[in-house]
Amino acid sequence: MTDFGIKEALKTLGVNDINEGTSTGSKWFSNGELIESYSPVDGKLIAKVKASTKEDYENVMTAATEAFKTWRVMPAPQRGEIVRQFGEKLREKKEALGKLVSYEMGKSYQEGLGEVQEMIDICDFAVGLSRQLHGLTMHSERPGHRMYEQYHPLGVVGIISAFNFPVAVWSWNTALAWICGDVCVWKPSEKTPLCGVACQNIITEVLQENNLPEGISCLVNGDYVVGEFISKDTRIPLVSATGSTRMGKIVASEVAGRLGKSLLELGGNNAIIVTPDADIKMTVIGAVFGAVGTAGQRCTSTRRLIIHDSIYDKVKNAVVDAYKQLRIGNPLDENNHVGPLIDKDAVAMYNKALEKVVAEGGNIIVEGGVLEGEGYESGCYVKPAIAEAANDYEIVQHETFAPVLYLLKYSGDVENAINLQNGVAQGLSSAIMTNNLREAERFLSHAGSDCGIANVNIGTSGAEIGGAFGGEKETGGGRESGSDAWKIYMRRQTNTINYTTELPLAQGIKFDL
Ligand code: UN1
Repeated sequence: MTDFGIKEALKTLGVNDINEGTSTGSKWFSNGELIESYSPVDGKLIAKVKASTKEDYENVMTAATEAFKTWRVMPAPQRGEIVRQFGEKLREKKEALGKLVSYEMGKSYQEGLGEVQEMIDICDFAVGLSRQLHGLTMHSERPGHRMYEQYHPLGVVGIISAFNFPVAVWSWNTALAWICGDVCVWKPSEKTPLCGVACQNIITEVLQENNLPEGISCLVNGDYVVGEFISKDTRIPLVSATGSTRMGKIVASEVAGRLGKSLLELGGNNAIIVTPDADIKMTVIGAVFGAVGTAGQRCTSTRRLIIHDSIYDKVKNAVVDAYKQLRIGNPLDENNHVGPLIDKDAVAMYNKALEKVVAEGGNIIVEGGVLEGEGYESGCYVKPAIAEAANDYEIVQHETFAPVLYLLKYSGDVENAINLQNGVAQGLSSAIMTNNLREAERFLSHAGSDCGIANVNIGTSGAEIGGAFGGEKETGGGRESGSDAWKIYMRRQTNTINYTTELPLAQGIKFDL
């Protein structure tokens, strides 16, 4: 049986049977327990990674803090040049890294490549940005005074990322943080530690080739205990965390408790509104990719379809028909659309969601189930399912990280659909399918979607890096990637300069000595 070039990819990426999981740039060392990384694709052990102990973490922090002193004074465009070189290396290793992402995480190879493409894109974006870290100039109210603002590097940025985008989310943070003059300490998900090792190998090559200090990019590995080292560390002014709302609440309160900044990218419960003026063909592609892409494990995955009653049956039948075409299997085989879930715990949650929706009165119209037999030995392959449900079901209110799509019906005005769409605790991504300008604009208006992302005639997933990425409410409020998301990685300083021989006070206050 072909291994789809996995062995070769691991070699290219410098991933061994047993890897150190702690690194300060060029130096690898770890003294913790072994984390075993099993592939959800075939259930096989890929390799082991040593976790980081508290002592390892302290060594990392020493290296990071030291590296920051050099990095922060390097001109931003020169830091951009380093990120440019990193982007070049990613281009060279795109296939290998895309394969590892697919094999360790389970998303399709195409999506693995797409993820690496997001890394390349954010590098390009960051390179341009490295000459555009602009502040404003203000007119002083005092004569002979000048006032302006500068953005300075923050320091060590902690990054805690999730299994579902095991490489891209790191790069959204690091590419920006690096050009901003920060150094990074990354804890990847313990479910995808090899992706972390591979990325760290790539950036280490760049740092070494440029004689740059260790510690600009650091890696630590482990579970929530290592995450806590980061969130509780007063030497880390910003913690960027991606994952569940439950995890985000813990990180947020730990970081807030020491008045640090956090950038949170948490759960979504994303809906597509389908109005009577929707293009049905586009709706089906957007909805099906949104619901089953990455096996429903994107935070932007489509969880709810809110369909107008006048076209409900038509849309339902078209989506159900499309589900019949789906091929589930090894994600490295490009004939398949849907790969496995990350692990058996995820399968259990998927099963529970299907049980729950039935118990709450839902009607399953595309049966789910766990696949068995040849090719499905890992036990992580499930059938994408669809249930007719109501928005107020507890399970519909909840983000299940699996390919379960809920169909909801609305009648009358688009406002009713918007109310349903907004009627959940999360606020990440949303979409409307319509050719009606009035409906589209109402959806985008102040009284429209309450999400961080609102799309017209595009599904909920697959955001480009150029826009700010993130969401409101329980999604956590953070923004990563494009637009002016870079500002969170810097500290703003307001400077007022007096070039006279007088010292007038602001607000006209008199203070004569
Ligand atoms: C995530 O699921 O954590 O919009 C990020 C998308 C991707 C990013 C998703 N560009 O689907």
